[in-house]
Amino acid sequence: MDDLKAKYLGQIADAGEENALEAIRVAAVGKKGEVALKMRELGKMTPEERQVAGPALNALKDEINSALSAKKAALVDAALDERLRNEWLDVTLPTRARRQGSIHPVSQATEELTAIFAELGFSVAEGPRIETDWHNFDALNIPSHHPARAEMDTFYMHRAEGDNRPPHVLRTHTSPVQIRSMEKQGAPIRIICPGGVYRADYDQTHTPMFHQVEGLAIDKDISMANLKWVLEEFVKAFFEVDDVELRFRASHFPFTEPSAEVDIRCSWDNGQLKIGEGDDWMEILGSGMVHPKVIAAGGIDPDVYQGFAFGIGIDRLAMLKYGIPDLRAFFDSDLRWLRHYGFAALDMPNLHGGLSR
Ligand code: 2NL
Repeated sequence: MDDLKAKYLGQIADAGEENALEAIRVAAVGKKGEVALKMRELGKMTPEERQVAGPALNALKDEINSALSAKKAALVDAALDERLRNEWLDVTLPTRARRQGSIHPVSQATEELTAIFAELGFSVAEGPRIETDWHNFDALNIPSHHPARAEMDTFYMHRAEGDNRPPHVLRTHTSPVQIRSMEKQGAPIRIICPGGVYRADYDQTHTPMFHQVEGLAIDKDISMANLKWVLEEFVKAFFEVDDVELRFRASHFPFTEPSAEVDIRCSWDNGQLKIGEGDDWMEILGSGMVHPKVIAAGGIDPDVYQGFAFGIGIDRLAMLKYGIPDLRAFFDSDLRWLRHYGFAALDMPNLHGGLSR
């Protein structure tokens, strides 16, 4: 029995792979293995011999089995270590210059407008896409039963029974980022919040995820005149025209008072859009003076501070600027489309070099 033990424990220790281990198991403790054969001999023994040999054989079998499973675990660990050693990838390495990839028009437009607003003194703020309903709605003066909640086609996060965390939603606009920034930074503040937002809506002109940039400027002496100038500077720089005319139309949002929708003068001649000239008007954004309740929700004193805010759809801006006809193609990941409408990866938009070349 000592010979058997030495033989199999030695073989197990030497085994280099799982298949070899299985062969050893069959030969040693399988149904017709050596230990089983020895057990059959128990019948021929005297009761006294059997009383010694039986438990010893069982102990041998147990010992071989646990050596087998320990070795198997060690082999699995070693295999995983080997994979981890071989399958790593340095994602910080530069891409190859073969220009296989391209910058998506939404990313390009975001980079361009970020460069413009940076020049105007706005920094970029980001926040989570899964938001509390308080940051997404209540803080923006949209209480629980406000019709604007129903109109937003909100995606609600599933909550298990008994989960008493606050309800969460996929943000329907980037405004909650501005609430969080006010909470964190206080006043004065000058930020833009670009990013993806979600609404349960899908047709020719709507996708369930789209992109928005909102701007917020709060200080002690901010007026609608500042809003108008900032928006004019932005539109001129973004569409790369020397002059634009903006038209402010009275409107309503729960989070601004007064509120205005902004149109730009344009012309559509045989399907060709020209911005800054012509007899047509095109709506491009919503804006207004931040509602005092919203300033207070951000932890800022509305008796001392006031400010303006605006919201623009980035996807539509990109369609207008780059002449892309179909919104839904934005999110199809069709490589031919991406190659056609995409931008070179290393052309960083900036105002002195020209935004897009
Ligand atoms: C639209 C309307 C708008 C805002 C967004 C905002 C954010 C805060 C406070 C007040 Cl934190 N307002 N954002 C204001 C007016 C309009 O977007 O139609 N966008 C395409």
